[in-house]
Amino acid sequence: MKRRLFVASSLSALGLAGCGQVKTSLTNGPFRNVLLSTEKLNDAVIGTHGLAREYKDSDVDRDFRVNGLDTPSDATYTSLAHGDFHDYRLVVDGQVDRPQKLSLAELRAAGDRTQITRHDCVEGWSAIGKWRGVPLATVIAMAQPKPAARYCVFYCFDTDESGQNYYESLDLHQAAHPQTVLALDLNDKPLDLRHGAPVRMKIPTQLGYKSAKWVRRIELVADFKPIFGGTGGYWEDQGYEWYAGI
Ligand SMILES: Nc1nc2c(c(=O)[nH]1)N[C@H]1C(S)=C(S)[C@@H](COP(=O)(O)O)O[C@H]1N2
Ligand SMILES: [Mo]
Repeated sequence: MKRRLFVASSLSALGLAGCGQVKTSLTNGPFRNVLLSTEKLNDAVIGTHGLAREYKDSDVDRDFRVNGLDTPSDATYTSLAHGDFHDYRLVVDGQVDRPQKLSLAELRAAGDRTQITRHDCVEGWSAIGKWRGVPLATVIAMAQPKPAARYCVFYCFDTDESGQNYYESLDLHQAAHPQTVLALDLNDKPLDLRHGAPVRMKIPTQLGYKSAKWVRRIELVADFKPIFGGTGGYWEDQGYEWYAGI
């Protein structure tokens, strides 16, 4: 947590928000160098292949903070939410042999992993939640990636004030980590709207911004450079590290 607090205090010292709505670009200036160097150090010390710690039921924070962009307001999302996401389909496509369109029932039937893990936001707060869902590896395997596939990109329903969609990505090695899940439940209840209903990523080995909420599509790609700002994620396009290991 020392690093988290340090990052948070550098953010506030420079008058920058963390990962709420931000108007200042992080692409230039001393802040970016501080952030990049601390993340590199962390990588080297902790490594990338371990399991994130799992906690007990009694450790769960019943009030899990909400953070980031607002709950999606676009027409498609709103009408899906009104129908209790009965018509929601998770699209898995791109460099795959068998593109998928999975209902929530199909996702629930595909796999079942529960993990009580800590979410660490770059702003310096953490919360422990009980997440239940499907390992991402299971869903990717259903789509049968072609040899060219190297990354999966998560496209979300929400947009910022300029209309840019939130998105994120992982390489297929990170995607295969047993704790990388498509979460459907938080603390024994279906995800509520603000925490990313009906499906979000939960990646406890990396910082909170990697765990994309409101996922509508997963695309397998050879390279993410052609997508949006080209750095693999909404916050990455504003200067954050693509690999955000804890
Ligand atoms: N689609 C989407 N996913 C997102 C965000 C967002 O703004 N939009 N914010 C990220 C950040 S910075 C954090 S800390 C977590 C917050 O998750 P929570 O609201 O469930 O606490 O979601 C992450 N995933
Ligand atoms: Mo965050």
